[in-house]
Amino acid sequence: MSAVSTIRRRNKLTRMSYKLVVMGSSSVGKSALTVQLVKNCFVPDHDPTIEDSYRTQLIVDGQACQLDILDTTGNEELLSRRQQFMRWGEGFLCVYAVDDIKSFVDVNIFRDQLRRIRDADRIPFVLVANKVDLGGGQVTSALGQEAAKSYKVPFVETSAQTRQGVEHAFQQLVREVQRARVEALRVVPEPPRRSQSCACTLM
Ligand SMILES: Nc1nc2c(ncn2[C@@H]2O[C@H](COP(=O)(O)OP(=O)(O)OP(=O)(O)O)[C@@H](O)[C@H]2O)c(=O)[nH]1
Ligand SMILES: [Mg+2]
Repeated sequence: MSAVSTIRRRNKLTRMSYKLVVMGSSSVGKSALTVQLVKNCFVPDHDPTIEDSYRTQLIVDGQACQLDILDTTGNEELLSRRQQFMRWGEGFLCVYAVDDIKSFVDVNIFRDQLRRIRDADRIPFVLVANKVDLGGGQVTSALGQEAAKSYKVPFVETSAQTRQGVEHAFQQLVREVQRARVEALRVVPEPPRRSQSCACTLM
């Protein structure tokens, strides 16, 4: 493949739409984050989600990207839905709330389940610590950073209430998906090239 066609193919891949999943325990602010990104407002009430989908545009590194976002349930009893969205998504925003230590512990469960279902180690994933506007929660910033480092994923602190970090979290996830797409291109085997020294056969 020539350098130009590789660049063209790479540009096409990074311009396509992105299937992103917002997941995490109940009440961590998955819907509030999604609605803040898409509609620019904060939802103060907790209305447990079964599943909601949104389509929006986001500028990432100067490029307009179309995001198809699935806001998922935190209800532990809806396990079969979890499996479905884990198969559907390309990138995963895994959210915990800084005032809820259990939601932080649950991140491990979501990650393990995702890796099992996708049968892969490297899946586009961003760890999000939400509700930082509440200040000094149960889960310190250092704990979140440590977890993200051990997973080798980006870490973003957000507040769906003040909009702090909200766009950044989704932009980071788009970048992770773009990186994975480029990686996937690299592992596509090149077609076998005929050696010039044996272009013809002497009879
Ligand atoms: N202070 C503060 N409250 C937040 C923030 N994000 C969400 N909340 C509140 O936390 C509650 C739960 O938020 P949701 O967005 O409904 O939580 P969820 O994760 O979607 O919950 P499920 O759909 O049940 O899984 C709501 O009352 C929100 O207003 C935040 O960043 N700061
Ligand atoms: Mg919700």
